[in-house]
Amino acid sequence: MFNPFKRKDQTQSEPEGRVPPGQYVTEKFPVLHYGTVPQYTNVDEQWDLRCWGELAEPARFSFREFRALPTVTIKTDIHCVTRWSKLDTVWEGVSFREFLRHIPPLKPSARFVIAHSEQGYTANLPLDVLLDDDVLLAYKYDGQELTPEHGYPLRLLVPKKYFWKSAKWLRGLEFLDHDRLGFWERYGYSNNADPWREERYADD
Ligand SMILES: Nc1nc2c(c(=O)[nH]1)N[C@H]1C(S)=C(S)[C@@H](COP(=O)(O)O)O[C@H]1N2
Ligand SMILES: [Mo]
Repeated sequence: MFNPFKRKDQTQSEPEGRVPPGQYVTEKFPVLHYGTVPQYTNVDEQWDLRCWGELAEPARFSFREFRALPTVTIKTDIHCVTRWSKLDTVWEGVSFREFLRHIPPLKPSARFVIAHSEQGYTANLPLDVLLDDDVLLAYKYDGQELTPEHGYPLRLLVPKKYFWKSAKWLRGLEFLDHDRLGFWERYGYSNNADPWREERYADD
């Protein structure tokens, strides 16, 4: 099918099968978000990560506590709905699945998760999507601490979904027994957000 967004010169530099439909590869690392960049001068005092909802009891991690959890490093591709993709990005953090071992047990009713960020930004995901090996609570990019504009001190990373689901400046994880739309999802973006099926908008 003719795709007006795919330019010929970009097609040639794209490794086959790595770039979802309607996306182009960039070497840059664009910064994209709604609102302003939160500035932390002392994360030990100004930041924590809270979990609540469908789990045995709520949990809270200070920065120090979170950084004591076991980490992994992964290399993956990321895809923004504004059509840039970046290949072979390297992230370090705590895998979501590992994180679940360090919080009180989820209730069997827990099926959906809302990532809560600074300034009210939210992103919703089914729990089973977050259980993939490549889903991280990430705090390093390319071997370095996340920069403020890319989500310091912690962001979600869900490479298999459009990048708006990868909430920066993460502060909370809410476990739910039903789905509830996040920030962009409420504005008409796709709830499923699979770049390979080009699910950009709710009616795609
Ligand atoms: N808290 C928060 N996280 C966010 C956003 C946002 O507006 N606020 N934007 C999302 C979107 S649309 C994209 S493409 C990525 C961009 O991440 P980057 O700036 O590190 O490239 O962050 C996502 N996470
Ligand atoms: Mo995005």
